[in-house]
Amino acid sequence: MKEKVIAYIGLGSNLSNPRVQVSTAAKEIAKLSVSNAITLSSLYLSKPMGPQDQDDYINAVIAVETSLSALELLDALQAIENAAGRVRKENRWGARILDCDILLYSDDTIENERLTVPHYGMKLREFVLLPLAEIAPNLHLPDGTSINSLASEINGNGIVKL
Ligand code: A4P
Ligand code: MG
Repeated sequence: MKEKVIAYIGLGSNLSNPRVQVSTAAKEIAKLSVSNAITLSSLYLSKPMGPQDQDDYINAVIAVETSLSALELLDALQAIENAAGRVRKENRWGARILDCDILLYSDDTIENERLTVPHYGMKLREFVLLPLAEIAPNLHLPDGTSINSLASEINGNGIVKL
């Protein structure tokens, strides 16, 4: 039997009906779960981080219990992004149909060519911390930092819980 772990995944979209993109991705991610179930946060409407000449984002966070390795999970998430029609462009932080980032994978710290976990930006992003604290208020990062305290201290930057 493979080990089961809990992974937290951040979803973001600001193109091609973002709410539908995020909901569809959630259904696909449930298929990666050992129980076919996920915990999905509320959807959040957030101001774009990065270039401002793009639409607001819909963001959410999902918890999934999976027996995939972290790299297998990344492959599966990239397949879901590609199936949604994601086109990878050069412009950093530009508009996208669907972004699925692995925020946390069990209590692991991972640093390799393809994967940095915890996600490098998560401590600074209200659109990650607020939905994550909603579904996992008692969670801590591998370095011991409390998600709840990060979420309560971050500038909300106009984010709206839908
Ligand atoms: N990669 C490394 N670590 C990870 C990880 N933990 N999870 C690698 C997922 N992927 C990881 O990703 C590029 C490469 O990162 C992957 O091939 C993988 O091997 P990508 O999805 O192709 O590129 P990206 O997402 O455009 O890059 P980046 O810099 O990660 O984008 P960000 O930082 O995710 O920012 N504003 C709002 N309000 N809400 C948003 O969701 N998102 C972005 C994207 C910009 N502004 C936003 C939002
Ligand atoms: Mg990404």
